[in-house]
Amino acid sequence: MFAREVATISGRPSEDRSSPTEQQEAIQRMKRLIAVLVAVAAVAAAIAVPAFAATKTVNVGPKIRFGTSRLNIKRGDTVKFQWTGKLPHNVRISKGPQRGTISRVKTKGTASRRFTRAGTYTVVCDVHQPTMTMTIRVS
Ligand SMILES: [Cu+2]
Repeated sequence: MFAREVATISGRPSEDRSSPTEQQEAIQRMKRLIAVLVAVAAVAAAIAVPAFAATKTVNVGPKIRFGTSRLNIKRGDTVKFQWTGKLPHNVRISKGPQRGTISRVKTKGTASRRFTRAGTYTVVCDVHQPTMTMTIRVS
């Protein structure tokens, strides 16, 4: 008798009384929820790059070279150029996705540039080219 009751209950599995319209509305709600979650994830990913971004310091000088000839960084990282010694130098990106002057000619201080685009950059000091160049790889 007990077994027959179980069979009767289990023989009518989770009868869904919702109408096809209600089911479509539920699917629409689920789709909207997924769209919101995807949007939230995209915003979080965009914010994550600067959150983990680093700053790397490169010496400018003290003689007619940069402190390193090669530097590998991640997209969103900042390179801080630090003048050392007493010679005048400028810093300019001559090749790469973001070109232009990072600093005019000066003898002391710092100049920073954030690299937001991946690629290979050639950085030069125009005063001491072609000796004073370096390569920055942004991944
Ligand atoms: Cu120089």
